[in-house]
Amino acid sequence: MSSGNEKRKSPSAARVGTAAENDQGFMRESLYGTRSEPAYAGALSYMRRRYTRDLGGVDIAVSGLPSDISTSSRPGARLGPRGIRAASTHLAFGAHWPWGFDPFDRLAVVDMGDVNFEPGYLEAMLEAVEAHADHVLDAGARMLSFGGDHLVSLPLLRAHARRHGPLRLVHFDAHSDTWLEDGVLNHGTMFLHALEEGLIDPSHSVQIGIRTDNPDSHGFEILDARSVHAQGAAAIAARTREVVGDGKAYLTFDIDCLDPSCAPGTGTPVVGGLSTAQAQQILCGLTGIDFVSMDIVEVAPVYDISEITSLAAATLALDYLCLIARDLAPREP
Ligand SMILES: [Mn+2]
Repeated sequence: MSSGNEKRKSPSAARVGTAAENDQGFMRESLYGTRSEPAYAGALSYMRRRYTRDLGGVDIAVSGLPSDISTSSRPGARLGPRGIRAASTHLAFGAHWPWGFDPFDRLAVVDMGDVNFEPGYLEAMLEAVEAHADHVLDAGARMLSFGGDHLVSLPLLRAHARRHGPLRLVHFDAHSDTWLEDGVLNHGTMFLHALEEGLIDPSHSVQIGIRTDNPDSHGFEILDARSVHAQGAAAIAARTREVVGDGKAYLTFDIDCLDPSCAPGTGTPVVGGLSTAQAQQILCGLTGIDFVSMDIVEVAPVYDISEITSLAAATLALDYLCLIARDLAPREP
């Protein structure tokens, strides 16, 4: 952000200064800091981070996973990464409320672009995403991944569990995604597969915002949508911290956890969900949980209105980065 002194320069000088800072997605020299550029212009990396595959010195790598071939209802989540990047231009101006700091002063975050795979080949997509995750994790970075439909969480969990053992899952969703469907692998069954593969420790995992029927909880603590509305965000965050405890945790956020009034741009909307504000307050309350990575999935911009779904996803991802950066010291750019 410009300092107060810079703002008092002549209008022409200010315009020249702004123009020189466009396209931080490939023009930025440091991985740290935020320099504002017009929200309507510039390279659409997430939060104007550098677009690169170079993971040297990187804390968190953003990846797009544009696959929606396992969607059971309306497709379109393959456009999610693009939508989230575009909406993030409305947020890339420095300190993020209510945290009071810019997470990019503390964390080196880059945008690696989108993982490539041939559309229509589910197994090939799973292998490509897992190989990509292996590459990022081998470099010592953590991940912030944008779906895609929710199946992309399975290869991500496979790569993370290989390093960390069974993960404690914090799962925001309208759906439990543990349906028994005779072994079918899709965006409504992958957490059952993850349980069977030993990727998740259900006894330390929570599902928040659930409001669809499933006869078997599979050992997850379910904090359903009604309990969020009845108990409030602070109580839900406290219970989540209590259940998850101290082990390595993975955060997965299906945007349909939000009510369709807050997130219409998704494939399988369900009424009665969380407001964006409720979800933010819960997420911001998850201090102390040892999150290794996050994904945010099922954003389908073709059903969106005024970018509200993409903006919610971009903001929740930013809140996650602030949660991770909270106890870190600012770095010199
Ligand atoms: Mn869902």
